[in-house]
Amino acid sequence: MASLPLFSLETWILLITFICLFVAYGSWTHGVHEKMGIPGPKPRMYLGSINRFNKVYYIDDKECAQMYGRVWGTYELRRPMLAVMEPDMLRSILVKECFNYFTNRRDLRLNGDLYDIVSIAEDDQWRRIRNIFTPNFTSGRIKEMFGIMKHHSRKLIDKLRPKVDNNEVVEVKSFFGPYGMDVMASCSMGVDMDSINNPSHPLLAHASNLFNISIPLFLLQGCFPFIIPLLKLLGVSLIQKSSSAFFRTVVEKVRAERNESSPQRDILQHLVNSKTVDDSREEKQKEGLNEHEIISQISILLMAGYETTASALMFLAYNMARNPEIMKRLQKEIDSTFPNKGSVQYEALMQMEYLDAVVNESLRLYPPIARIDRVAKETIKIKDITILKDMVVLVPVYALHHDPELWPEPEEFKPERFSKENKQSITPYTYLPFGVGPRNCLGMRFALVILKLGLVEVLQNYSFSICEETEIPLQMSPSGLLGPLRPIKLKLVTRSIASENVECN
Ligand SMILES: *[C@@H]1O[C@H](CO)[C@@H](O)[C@H](O)[C@H]1NC(C)=O
Ligand SMILES: *[C@@H]1O[C@H](CO)[C@@H](O)[C@H](O)[C@H]1NC(C)=O
Ligand SMILES: *[C@@H]1O[C@H](CO)[C@@H](O)[C@H](O)[C@H]1NC(C)=O
Ligand SMILES: *[C@@H]1O[C@H](CO)[C@@H](O)[C@H](O)[C@H]1NC(C)=O
Ligand SMILES: CC(=O)N[C@H]1CO[C@H](CO)[C@@H](O)[C@@H]1O
Repeated sequence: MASLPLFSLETWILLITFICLFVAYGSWTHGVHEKMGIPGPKPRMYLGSINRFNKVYYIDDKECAQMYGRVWGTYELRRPMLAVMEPDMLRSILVKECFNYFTNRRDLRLNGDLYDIVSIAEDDQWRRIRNIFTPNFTSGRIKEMFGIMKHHSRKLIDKLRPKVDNNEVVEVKSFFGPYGMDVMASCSMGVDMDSINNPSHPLLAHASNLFNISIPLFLLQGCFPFIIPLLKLLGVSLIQKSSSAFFRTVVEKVRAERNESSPQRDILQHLVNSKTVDDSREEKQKEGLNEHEIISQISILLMAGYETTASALMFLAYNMARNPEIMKRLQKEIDSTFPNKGSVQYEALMQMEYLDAVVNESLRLYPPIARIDRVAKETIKIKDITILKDMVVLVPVYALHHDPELWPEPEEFKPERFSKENKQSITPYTYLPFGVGPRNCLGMRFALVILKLGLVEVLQNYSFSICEETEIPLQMSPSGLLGPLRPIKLKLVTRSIASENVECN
């Protein structure tokens, strides 16, 4: 005790009180699930149950599902979240009660200039933006854009050809990523960015940053949510500001050259046309989008679209390389649909059954968006489970797609799961690569066409193959979207003349 009077008694009391408060605050919220009788990993002070079993968050979800079943409670730092992968509950949350209880996603509130993007907007604002956006992603519109898409898939093939001829190892993302970006830039604002011929295009680097949020900032806002308003005031944003600003500038530049009567038929022009008279304050918000909202939507379409399509294409290529029998069967379907390497047509492409199954199975194994979420507006009871107001409901899509009871041999790549005969036995609401219900992914059809076109054109003339540099099995990245820790590397080989002859005879 002799050393105690290092500080005065008052200082000691203060210090101990502070420590007690610090400890109590860090576990304050951590009894919520226990009180409700919901199982789940035991939270740690401040950290909650983040990465309890695996540092890759979606694999952690999978392990939780194995231990606790299809509903469990988790804590992201101090924030309680209810993980749900029970199909009936998912139907209620994502579809039936979407408008009344689960309209909104979780908003971390530090969104910088992207505060009004469709994926973050809430309630009426969300409904207004979504309604204007939707018609442009319907199949009629996409068909109109198919010619533009083919222009870019052609460039993708041209870019790959020398790599094939020189038998070089290909980092697949650096080809498929720019292809997707160029398609989206053309279709959304009529500009050919040509990033495929310019791999260091700032557009690509900035788009990658969307899901690269600052970890210290994430911890700070999660552990001490009371400082969020202060952070907001200081203009702090989880999404890197330089990147969102870069996209705004790009879109604004294109926008500046347009007016309401421009003859363009792209998505930007559609949003511009929807605009109600500028700044007639009460009227403005009723139906159309304001200037800031327009720029935000196009920016997010490019940013979010880039990483997701790049990820999907990259894993498709990887799955093809690792399953040559399946790839051959797909090439057979391609050759009989477009004989003699004929030009790819939209309707025929959309009707290819095996292609559809292959794409779906790849998105099952590797869904780019490995988790989705909704927030309860009011307390509601679903299937005997009470979900409290403001509770974040987490849908662990990756874990759902790897549930061995729903998907036997879940780690195997088996497109037959989606064949005509087997499709019926898939439990509804267990396959959610694009989410489901009124708040599902807006760009679903658009993305599927980009994926299918790119894959088919490559496979018309080339085959993917694994090489020494290919990592098997893949180590997954712990942060951002679902993706590999290191780039996927494959080789492409020209399809042999011999096998062509066999098929022609
Ligand atoms: C994420 O952003 C940081 C800071 O700008 C950067 O240093 C890092 O390389 C980025 N990571 C990825 C995967 O892009
Ligand atoms: C709108 O754009 C068209 C064509 O670009 C141009 O002819 C017209 O003068 C412009 N109108 C206004 C009001 O700027
Ligand atoms: C593949 O997935 C898409 C979208 O997720 C769906 O519309 C389609 O019906 C699925 N195809 C099969 C064969 O299950
Ligand atoms: C495939 O090869 C044929 C001839 O071998 C060529 O005419 C065609 O343009 C190629 N297609 C693509 C997509 O590269
Ligand atoms: C580019 C494009 O397809 N724009 C269309 C978006 O949707 C509206 C409403 O259906 C059409 O009028 C636009 O032409």
